[in-house]
Amino acid sequence: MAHSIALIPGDGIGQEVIPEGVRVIEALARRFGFEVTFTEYPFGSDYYLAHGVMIPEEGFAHLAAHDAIYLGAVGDPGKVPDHITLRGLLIPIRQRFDQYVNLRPARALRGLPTPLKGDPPFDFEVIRENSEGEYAGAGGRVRDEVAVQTAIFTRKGTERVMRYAFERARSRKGHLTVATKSNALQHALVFWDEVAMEIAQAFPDVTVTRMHADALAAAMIKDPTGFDVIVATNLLGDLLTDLAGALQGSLGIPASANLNPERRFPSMFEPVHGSAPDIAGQGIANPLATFWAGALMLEFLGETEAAKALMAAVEAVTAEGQVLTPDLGGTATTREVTDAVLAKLEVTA
Ligand code: GGG
Repeated sequence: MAHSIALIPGDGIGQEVIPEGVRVIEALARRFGFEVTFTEYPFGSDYYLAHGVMIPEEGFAHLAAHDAIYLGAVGDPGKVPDHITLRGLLIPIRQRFDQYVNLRPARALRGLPTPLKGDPPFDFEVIRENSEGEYAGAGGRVRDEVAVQTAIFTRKGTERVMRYAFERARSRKGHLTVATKSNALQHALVFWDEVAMEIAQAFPDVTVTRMHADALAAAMIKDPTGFDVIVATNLLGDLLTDLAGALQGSLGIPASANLNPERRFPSMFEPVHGSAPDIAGQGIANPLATFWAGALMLEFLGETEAAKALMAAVEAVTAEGQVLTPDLGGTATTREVTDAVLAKLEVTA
């Protein structure tokens, strides 16, 4: 198979981790016998400063011609306010390409200490609604004194993400936790809960628990092994997955797949972390989240064996604990971690 990948390294450490992801995927292509081509796009904060937009209108047509998008990070608050970068690039790509599922795995990788007593071996996934909810963009400012931001929940948008989450739970351990806050948000999240229970009728083999997101966050810290699949609204899912990332030992670990399950548009794969301006340019960013995102991309593109090999190599490196970046307590550089992963893949790049 031949795969055409659009690269958007973006800002800050995105510029450092995406080239390492490319090295690893090119090595996997050689080993597993598939073809891959990469086309890099300059969209990000510097592009905004030069052109006044994060991505030009024709940029979407360019991206649409690829099989997938591999994105690093967006945000350079010293140059451009964060709401312009996120609203100008990441969210429009998710919405225009109908990437309504944001799949974020949370798993304790072998050898990595977690902040939790006994380092429990958790393994769950968060399915975050990725196209509407609190990120819908509805609202406005009236003079300087009133600001309104309205969350939008449509039946179509809620049903389809619930269905995906139930199917995902069915393919795993068969348990779905519906993150909610319907005690306080009596319109939108009561609707969210109702749709969840309607869709549940079609999945009698999946057990369902509804949990308010505050209690869910506490439960995730007390015993994350109790979760299988969690489905959450756009904003709640973003918050819960940063928490899950911290439980994994560092935000340098978790990855994120923005999926258009029907494959009418390219899906986008990215590390959960942002641009980390505090360490950008030092060559010490953790590339493991980008590799994990690469594994999710390869799996989505049908390169299942390559995806498995990549995650096995990542875990072989974390299990040894010798070559880790400073966020995980090590002294290795980004490039040294890549070299260690490539060595585990027994390939040279
Ligand atoms: N890796 C992409 C990135 O820069 N994410 C930063 C961020 O703020 N993400 C918010 C979101 O995923 O909604």
